[in-house]
Amino acid sequence: YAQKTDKFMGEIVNYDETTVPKYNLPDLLKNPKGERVKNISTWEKKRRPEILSLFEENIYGTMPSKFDSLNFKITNEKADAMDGKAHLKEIEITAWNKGNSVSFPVVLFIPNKRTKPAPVFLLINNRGKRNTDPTRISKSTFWPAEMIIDSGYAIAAFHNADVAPDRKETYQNGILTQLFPEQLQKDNGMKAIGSWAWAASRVMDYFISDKDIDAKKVAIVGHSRGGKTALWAGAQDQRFAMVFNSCSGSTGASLARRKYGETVSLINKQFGHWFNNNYKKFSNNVDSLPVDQHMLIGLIAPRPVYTTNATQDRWADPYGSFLSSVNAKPIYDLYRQKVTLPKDMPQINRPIINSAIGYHFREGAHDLNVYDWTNFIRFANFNYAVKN
Ligand code: GTR
Repeated sequence: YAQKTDKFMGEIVNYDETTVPKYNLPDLLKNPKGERVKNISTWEKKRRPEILSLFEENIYGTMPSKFDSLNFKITNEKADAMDGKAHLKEIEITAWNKGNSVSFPVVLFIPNKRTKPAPVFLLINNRGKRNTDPTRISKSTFWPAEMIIDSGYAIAAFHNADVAPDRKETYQNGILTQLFPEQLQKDNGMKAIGSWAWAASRVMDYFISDKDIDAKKVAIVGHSRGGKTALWAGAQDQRFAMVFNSCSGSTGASLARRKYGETVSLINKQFGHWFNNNYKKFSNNVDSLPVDQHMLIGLIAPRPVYTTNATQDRWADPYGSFLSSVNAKPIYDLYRQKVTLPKDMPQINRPIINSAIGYHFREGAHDLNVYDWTNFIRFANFNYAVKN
């Protein structure tokens, strides 16, 4: 386990903290002219949009802001699902653009025991539809729906591959070819992760139309590649009230410049279809990236964001994710949001909950499980209560 290097796809993978290179992180609060952002207004009007477009241009691709129309159809409904505890709605979302359309299904359970519209957790499901079985014949710790319902939240999910297949040969065969073919022509055009994030925003559009849901309390959740997507969706679409990313690793919460575990070069080689073409230019040149991943967390401010890592998942660089969180703090300070992250890496299984930036380093494997969800609920309870 203490092995300090590994080899993968012809590259040495570093797992040695002592050989992490020295690096300088781009400053969240300084514009390219070196001027310091001193207030929320300059952040929101100037610096934030500037950073957002740097992420679009160099990593995730441009996000199309327009399309012709959207339609929601309830394809199945059961008011007494889960032995009467929840109301099940299966929704088919259809988006149209220039005469073409794409449809994708969403599963939603809403607690019946409530006095007002329910806050909701929306999972970007990247691990197969069995995890989000609406019949509940098949249950999964990846999406423990009963547990979420018992805690008073609604829970929803869509499957990423329904809007863009997760394969380098076929990722185009979804919203890209159908709705936004121009994205495929450009070096800064979005690919799979951009497409999945776009779909998350369409589910957000749906929530706004459902009176049983409190659209001001929609948390977006994702694991690994889904976690990268959750962060990007939350950065892009400020209607998401909270962001939860589980083991999101490279090009998620982890700092690129540390070159620990999965690097920009390796992720581009293995998963080039997730990011735009421009990102490939940084494979062997991460220090010239105009951003690093702490800035992605900064874009979510002042909204609460929670990151997890697992002890057996060095590939995702746990310490690098923790450092991203710590380095995003200046923006939360600007908004006077309380961040109680310690200076050093938290101990295993000691979640930081009472904070606008939360974090835990859990025992175990690269996964999203009941321990993670338990702490997501605690974090949401704390932060929604703080706001009220
Ligand atoms: C890995 C990939 C990671 C992560 C993971 C997953 O193979 O290298 O970046 O996204 O897949 O999604 O489970």
